[in-house]
Amino acid sequence: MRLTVLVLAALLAGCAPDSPAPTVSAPAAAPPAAVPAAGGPVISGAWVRQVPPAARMTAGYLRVHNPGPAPLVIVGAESPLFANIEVHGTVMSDGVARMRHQESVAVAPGETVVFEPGGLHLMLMQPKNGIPGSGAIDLSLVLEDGRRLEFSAPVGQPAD
Ligand SMILES: [Cu+2]
Repeated sequence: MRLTVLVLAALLAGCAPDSPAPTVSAPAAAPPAAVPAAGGPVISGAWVRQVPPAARMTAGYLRVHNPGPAPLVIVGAESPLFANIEVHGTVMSDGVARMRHQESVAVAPGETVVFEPGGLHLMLMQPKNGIPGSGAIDLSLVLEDGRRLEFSAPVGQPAD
């Protein structure tokens, strides 16, 4: 029994992840199997505008960077807290800024698209249980290829 325990301990020690691998006799490294795609989309600077408790909707802002070789096409957004979210653009019409639903927003390779006050934004509508006045809201962008980019957007006011 004692011998078995000792052998087992030796085997386990040999399997320690930090044990140095022999460099001379090691087989050639196999191609990495499931490495996440390098250069995936990067979301930064996300936030959701703080609104009074009675408000029925608010807006979300963020930057989306596409370091990949193919265009990134955003076709919508989702949140567990809102029944309906649309991508809106802002257009000037007769001197008045009006929001317009955007079917899609493309981020070209190497480009960054900015959702910001006075421009593109996520229109967060039909809150299921009111709009949080603080904390953060879980959101995801829905891409044309069916992928979802999840992110969390703190509730607050513009920095400036
Ligand atoms: Cu809007």
